[in-house]
Amino acid sequence: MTKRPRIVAVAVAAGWTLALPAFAQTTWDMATPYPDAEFHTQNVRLFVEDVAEATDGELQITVHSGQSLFKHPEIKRSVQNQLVPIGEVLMANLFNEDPIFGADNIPFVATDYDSAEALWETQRPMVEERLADDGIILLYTVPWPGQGFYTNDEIASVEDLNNASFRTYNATTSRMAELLGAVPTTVEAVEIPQAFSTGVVEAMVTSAATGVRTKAWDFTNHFYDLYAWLPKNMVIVNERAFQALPEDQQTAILEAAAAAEERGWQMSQEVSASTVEELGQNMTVHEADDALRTELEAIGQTMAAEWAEQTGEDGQRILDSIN
Ligand code: PCA
Repeated sequence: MTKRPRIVAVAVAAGWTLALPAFAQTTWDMATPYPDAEFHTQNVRLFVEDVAEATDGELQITVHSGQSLFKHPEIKRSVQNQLVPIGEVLMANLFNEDPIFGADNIPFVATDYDSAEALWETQRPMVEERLADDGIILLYTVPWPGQGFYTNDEIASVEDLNNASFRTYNATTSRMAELLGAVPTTVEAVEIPQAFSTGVVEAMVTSAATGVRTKAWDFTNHFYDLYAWLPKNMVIVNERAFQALPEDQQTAILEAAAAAEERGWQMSQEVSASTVEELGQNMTVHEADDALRTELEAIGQTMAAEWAEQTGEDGQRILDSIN
């Protein structure tokens, strides 16, 4: 008789234990290349907050920003090999795997948000297909603001960059530097200030956003607001890791990703305007004059022709989508 209530108590406790797995928490790590101060990273943090909220905290994603988990060149492969389930990379950095990834990195092909969007619409299924071959799902993509040059001295023509040690961030930007007659050195965004302070580079290509984040006025004097191209970051997930999640969590990720893509394109445009203004308060901002622009556009045409040759019909379809 005295034992009865005890058995009931045990049964209740067992019931609780059995119910636990339904509330179990999954924690994912996420590898990103850029520091917290960049709007891309801020957008990533909003994305993971949305996922946590939509899953009632059952799926928590811990963001490791600024290459703190994996170096930028290792992030895609780490996602592919499931060393980390989710990550962010600059899409064009995968150019060496397939030049289609580099469509948004060719100078003077897509130079505003509308043409960047048109380019992306055509490029997207091609990128998704190539990532799928590697067991990766594309979640969302957000462009950087337009790319320009930072220099110490004023430049009147491409000749003024002859032999300059020029900071680039991937194969395509290095090819451009070569065509400029400069000497390319690839430096990750997190290492820019150090590369200048140690004299490794004396000029660079990047956006106004990254210029402000690195306080480019501490080590250069002139910004050429060329808006030459808008390279995109992409957030990718390992397909098996994704499929292993309960369906409602998969839906939560996809919905948060769609929201992050829309928010990110807007953030990019806002940051573009505000950072050019901030640069203007701290250094000289130039629109390239016609002579310089003509020279640079010729380099863009050379690169577009090289790229079209490498990418064949797919590449031509992307180029045609902008004109
Ligand atoms: N910032 C990143 C990529 C493009 C940009 O605007 C960088 O400079 O590395």
